[in-house]
Amino acid sequence: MSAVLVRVESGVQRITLNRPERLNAFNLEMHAGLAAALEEAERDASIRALLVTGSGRGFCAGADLAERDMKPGSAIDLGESLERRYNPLVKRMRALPKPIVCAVNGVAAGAGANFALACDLTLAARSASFIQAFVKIGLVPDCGGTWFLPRLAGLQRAMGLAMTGERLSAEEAERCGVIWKCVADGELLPEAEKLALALAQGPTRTLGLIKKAVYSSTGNSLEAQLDVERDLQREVGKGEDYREGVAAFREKRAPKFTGK
Ligand code: LHQ
Repeated sequence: MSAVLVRVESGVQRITLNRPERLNAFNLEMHAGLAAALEEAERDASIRALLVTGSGRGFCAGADLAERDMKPGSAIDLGESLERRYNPLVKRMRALPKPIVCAVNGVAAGAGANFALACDLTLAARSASFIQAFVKIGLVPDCGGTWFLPRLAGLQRAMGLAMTGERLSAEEAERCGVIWKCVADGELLPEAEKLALALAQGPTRTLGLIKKAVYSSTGNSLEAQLDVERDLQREVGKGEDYREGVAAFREKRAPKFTGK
């Protein structure tokens, strides 16, 4: 079985992490599968939203610790692994001008937790949880964790989660703004699918620019961000979806966005 399952339906590319016996821990094959899926999403205009989830009882337990060579004297360069695989993955997800919904179906630990936070809208099942497990094996959070957590949850909570490796429940993650929504276990996939489908039928170009605007705000002053909004609004204001949106409003009907 492939480490990553990919299927496209109704404009939604569904990516399922598929190493359930290892709680979907990342290995080389999984990285290759994710890179291929993102490449397809970048290239294929018929894909207008992505949905990421995990198979089995876990979402993703981070880097595969079983496959690592820990023999004394072995030259391990974890930085290289980040440079070659994890960092490009996160950068690519953030740069993709299409929404990425994440359905966290179970435990998300280490790089698995931060991979979930690298998505644009993260939903989690009530029984799911997030663990910055790195410290327990003597590592610092990676995969964007030290950037996402302070911004989502504040410095103190980010520090506490990173330094203790304490488990954050899905309910608490929703309460403190780390994720979009916590839903009943049985509702996770239906809710995530509904959201991804609605986004896939949305004004795709605009959604891509909303993503760009919101993420660029984190490094901008209000003045600079107002300029970003002016420029992006100028661009979408010339688009077909804006015309369709206004026409649909006036005609009291649902808009039919083409994504252009
Ligand atoms: C696993 C794993 C796993 C392999 C569970 N690997 N098998 C690091 C270095 C380099 C560059 C890039 O970045 C990173 C980033 C990182 O992600 S470092 C952090 C790596 N992840 C962890 O430290 C988490 C390790 N896992 C756990 O702490 C637990 O498994 C959690 C809390 C996730 C789940 O606990 P349980 O629900 O009690 O499940 P379990 O521990 O029994 O795991 C089930 C199976 O999955 C088990 O295999 P087995 O054959 O005994 O049934 C585990 O060995 C395997 N597994 N995580 N990361």
